[in-house]
Amino acid sequence: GTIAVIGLGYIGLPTAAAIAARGHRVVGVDVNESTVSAVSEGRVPFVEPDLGGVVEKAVADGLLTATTEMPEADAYVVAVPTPFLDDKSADLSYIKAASEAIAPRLRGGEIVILESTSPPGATEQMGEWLLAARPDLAVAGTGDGRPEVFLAHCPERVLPGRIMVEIVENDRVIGGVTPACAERAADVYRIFCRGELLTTDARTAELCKLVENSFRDVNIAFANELAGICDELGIDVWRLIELANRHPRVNILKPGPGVGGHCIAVDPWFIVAAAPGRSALIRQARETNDARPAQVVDKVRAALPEGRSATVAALGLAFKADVDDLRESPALHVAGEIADMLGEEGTLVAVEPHVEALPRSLANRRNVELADLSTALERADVLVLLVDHKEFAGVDAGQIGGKAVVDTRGQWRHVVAAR
Ligand code: SAJ
Repeated sequence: GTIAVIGLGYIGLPTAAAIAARGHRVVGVDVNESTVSAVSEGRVPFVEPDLGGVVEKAVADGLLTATTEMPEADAYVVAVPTPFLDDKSADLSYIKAASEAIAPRLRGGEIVILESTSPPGATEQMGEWLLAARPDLAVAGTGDGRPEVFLAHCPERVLPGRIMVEIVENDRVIGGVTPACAERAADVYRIFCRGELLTTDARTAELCKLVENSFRDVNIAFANELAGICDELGIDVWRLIELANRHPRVNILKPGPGVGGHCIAVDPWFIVAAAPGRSALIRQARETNDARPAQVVDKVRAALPEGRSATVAALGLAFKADVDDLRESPALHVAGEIADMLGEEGTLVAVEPHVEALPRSLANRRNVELADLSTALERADVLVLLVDHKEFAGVDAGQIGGKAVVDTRGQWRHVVAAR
């Protein structure tokens, strides 16, 4: 039968493409008309390795179509954003809107799967929204004779940059609102997943996803704390971590200018909101990581030449290496703060090989320019390495010369030490 994927972003589109690649008919649904027209033409509106070819072929084969109208389908996969509100609780309004669009299309027997990262209870809430609009239906397994819908949560776990590999290879946690729901959802993932399909209840699956990202956040916070300690003690944190990681049970992550993206910097807050009295460590890790950009700005301030206006190069604006995604990017935040600090006389030259124009938060400032790497290296007094894009790896001691360097990723540590 037909599978509808709602939300054609970083998760929905790869999922739609992966299912269509296995010969199933998929209708992609998005409220954004330009996304729908791009996908309809077989184009991908963002950068993700190997996705383009799969989408192009699926569209050419007539297996993947895109529309703004909710179709009738046998399975609905909801992959819409769940941002956080000012109080750091989850904004479920996109899930509500999707539920209300799906409800009139249901005939009974369909599975509705929530893939969006969600706080505990969101899948049950989605069921309430669906059934409020369709009181003639019941949740499968509740056995009161009405036509049934199946409801499950199956959080995505793919790493941007490796999505097309991980979407197939990763194990999946599938939480059913009832056990029958989990089984029906597993049938959908069996189409394209080679990883194991692990069934549980919806709330456990919801918390599981949040816990995975919090685990990473807490571990990055540990690395970031070490970076601060090493700054104070005059010790090279990269060498320290390299050595500590030679212990068979130690595996410290990398410090950086903060944690970005729309997942790791967001999801831990959903746990804190759900159990505020029991989540001190998770909250502290968030705060530790959120404090990093300001610490980088302080380092840049200390490195500025005295008594004259300065040119600073910000190398990388994306939230991590080798992606074009600038959302929730600490690098972008740091760049903006440096521009403020430099004022009218100074200049910030930003280098981001993955974008053609400055993002809006920088474009409206008169002292910021987008430049290529060699121009930036030539012009700047201070080099701030914010993202370890592979384009920056080949820079040599000659290009860096005697300039002040703030290397937040450790990518140039050998070059800087050798000059
Ligand atoms: N970062 C560091 N140091 C590190 C690792 C990462 O500072 O050692 C920073 C990155 O630069 C970036 C941020 O953390 O700013 C997050 O990057 P990431 O590569 O750790 O993760 P994401 O956000 O791209 O993807 C994560 C993944 N979750 C886990 O690895 C537990 C992915 O599997 C999830 O599917 C994704 O979140 C998601 O969508 O939830």
